[in-house]
Amino acid sequence: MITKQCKNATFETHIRSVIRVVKDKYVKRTLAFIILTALLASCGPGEPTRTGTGQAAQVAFVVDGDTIELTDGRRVRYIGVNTPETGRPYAIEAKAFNESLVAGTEVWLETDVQESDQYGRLLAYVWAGDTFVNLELVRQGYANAYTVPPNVRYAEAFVRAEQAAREAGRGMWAPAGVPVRITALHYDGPGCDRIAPNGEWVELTNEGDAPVDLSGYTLKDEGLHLYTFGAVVLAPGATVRVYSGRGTDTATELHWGLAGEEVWDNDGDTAYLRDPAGMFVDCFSYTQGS
Ligand SMILES: [Ca+2]
Ligand SMILES: [Ca+2]
Ligand SMILES: [Ca+2]
Repeated sequence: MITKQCKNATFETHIRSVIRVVKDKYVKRTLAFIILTALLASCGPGEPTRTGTGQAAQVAFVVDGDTIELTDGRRVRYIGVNTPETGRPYAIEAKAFNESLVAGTEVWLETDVQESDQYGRLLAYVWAGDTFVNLELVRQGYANAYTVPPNVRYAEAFVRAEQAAREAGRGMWAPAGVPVRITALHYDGPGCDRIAPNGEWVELTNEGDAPVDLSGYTLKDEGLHLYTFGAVVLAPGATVRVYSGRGTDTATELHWGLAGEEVWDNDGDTAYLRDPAGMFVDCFSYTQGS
């Protein structure tokens, strides 16, 4: 009897433990699901999805990588991204890629805080079917993320996509393999940077063991500021600074030549260095306070 009781007790205990294991598995699975959901939410918004708030429009033609014209005559500038300007390396590729996504199609336009820019262009997130065109341009390396507050709804997604494209060397991020690096950037000089732009500078260093001729190399910000290097040869280990304002160039100090304007936004920006063929050499990103 004792044995039986014990057996029964053991059996009951066994059943209880089985139930507990099943419960635990269920609890664990439920917990895992909750944790995963929480983690996904804490990583910021997931991939953007097309919303019902917007308007359908017919594309008449593609102007460039980030601008289209609609059949009703309105021009649309894509929000949050910037493709190379006409005449610059990768401008033609960016336009062709944009055409492959939207030319002659009906698109879905979603606006953010500001509906139009200073040129009267409609500012929009553009969807071609389920493809988020703005994001796809960045993903494939035809555009860089270009955050202009207050229109920042998908800014994080654009920044992440640019980083991934850069790491994969896609499109305009195909590496040039030049050992010149952006080693420092001083984005906030004394006083107002627009009045005294020479308080801002960016420093390049030749980290290789052969001289690099920088003629035709370009430095660019996230926006439209572009500087093209003249005849400057950077010796191995040497550095050169490019100041935003005007001044006399020397072997170690060059000048962008701006007046009444700054290059490096104090609340965050990125410097891009490219070779004369537009191949990516290096970039330097910062955020406010970094
Ligand atoms: Ca600045
Ligand atoms: Ca300042
Ligand atoms: Ca800037």
